[in-house]
Amino acid sequence: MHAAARTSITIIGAGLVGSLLATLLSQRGFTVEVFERRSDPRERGFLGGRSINLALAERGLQALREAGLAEAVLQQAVMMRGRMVHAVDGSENLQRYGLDDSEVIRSVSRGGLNILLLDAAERAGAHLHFDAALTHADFASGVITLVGDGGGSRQHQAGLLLGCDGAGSALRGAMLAQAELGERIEPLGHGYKELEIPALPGRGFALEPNALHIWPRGHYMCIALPNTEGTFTATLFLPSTGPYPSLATLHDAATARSFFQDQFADALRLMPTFDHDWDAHPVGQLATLYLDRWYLDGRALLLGDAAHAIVPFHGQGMNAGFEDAAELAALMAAHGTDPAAVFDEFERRRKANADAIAAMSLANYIEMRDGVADPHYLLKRELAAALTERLPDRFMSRYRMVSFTRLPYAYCVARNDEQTALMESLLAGHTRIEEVDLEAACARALRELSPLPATR
Ligand code: FAD
Ligand code: 8RB
Repeated sequence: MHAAARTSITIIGAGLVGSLLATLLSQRGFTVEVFERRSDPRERGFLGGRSINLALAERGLQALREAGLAEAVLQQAVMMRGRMVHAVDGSENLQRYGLDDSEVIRSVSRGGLNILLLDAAERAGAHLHFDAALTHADFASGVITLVGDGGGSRQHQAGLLLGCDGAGSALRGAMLAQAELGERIEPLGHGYKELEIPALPGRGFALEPNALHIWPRGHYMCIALPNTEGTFTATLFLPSTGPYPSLATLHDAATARSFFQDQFADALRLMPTFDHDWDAHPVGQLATLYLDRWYLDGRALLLGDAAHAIVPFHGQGMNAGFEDAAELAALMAAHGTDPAAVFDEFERRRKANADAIAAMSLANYIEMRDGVADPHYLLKRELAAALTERLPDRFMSRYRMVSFTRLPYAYCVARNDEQTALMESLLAGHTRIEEVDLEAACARALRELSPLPATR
């Protein structure tokens, strides 16, 4: 019999990864049940609520293409060509992410995307159950316990358990009670606060719409991503504790306002509900989650944030989770009769890549918030641009590899290290790009760097 027909799958969590995975597996013929702690967002409606957006890049987009959903998602997205850097004096400067408009990231609404994915999962035949929080899993019998909003609990005979229940995963908790997974959580020591930039009456977007805005300030920063309705969702990232300024020292809206007046005056002018937002929105904490193992023999597997939650600074959490979902669906379609082998292969393929994007995400915080653009960094950027233009098959920035290709994240790290080492060697003793012999630099790059794999 066909693997899909007799394998029944139980997904925990109908967030971004769970709902996409439910779609992909249902489309491949598997019987899929999904249990989600929250109520159905399509009933209460996300509209009117707070808009929170995310950056979608090539990896996430490719997974959506595989589900036949890319076009529908792109219709709800705002393209972001680059980073708009806002200096303390109020001046702005756009740094493009890619070579042209084929290399852009997109801002999408989390609520809108989740609703689109839930609809797609149901269309594909998945059975969705809301108000059903996993609280217990008996891996020997396969019976799971789910608790509803009102506190009532029920049991369900689960199939293969796939944990897509996010960074605080309850399935991971149940698995940890059974097996050593090597869990390690590393707090960043920085938190965040979300703030709103509304549309200007009659004029729409208050800032350039097609950019990801950054106010870099050294040890902290603000960012803003556009929403289709003309608003921006802004986020302040700041140390959690420590001397002024930290989230601990900005203990009320008035203190926070005077800090913004000092550091982000131009942004503050665009935030008429600043005091309300500051008081109403909780502080979020940031951490990286590492596990040595993601599965329990052939019974349960973790993916997405449940397996590898990362800090947000490369905008890749969802993208990595979508890549997980596409990879797992492909493995299940090919070898679904042997789940233990599928889970093992999934972990083998994804683990080093999860570690790599975790590391690159931490590194990109430093890069984003470092406003006092260091002259050596700028010089390296200039050389990188010159080499990219002359040798596009030898030189690609880390940002472009991560955001605009599907080269494995671990490859992006290794390749970036090689390119950086070469550039450092070429720049040794120089302070201006004119001093570098580009002809000789290209000759060395051709000799020392292998051709990049084809990416389109
Ligand atoms: P989630 O989306 O968190 O979904 C988990 C689901 O499981 C939820 O629906 C939850 O209700 C449910 N659940 C939890 N516990 C249980 C339980 N016990 N039983 C049943 N269900 C349960 N990533 C990007 O790629 N680009 C970005 O720009 C970006 N921006 C972000 C902005 C913010 C403010 C945040 C917080 C994250 C951002 N991320 C971004 C990261 C991204 O949101 C996550 O990586 C992604 O949502 C992970 O998907 P997931 O399905 O694994 O987890
Ligand atoms: N989680 C992003 C980038 C890289 C931008 C660049 C960075 C907000 C929480 Cl901080 C951040 C990026 O290098 O120029 N691309 O996409 C998304 C980011 O933050 C998201 C919106 C975010 N994630 C908790 C808040």
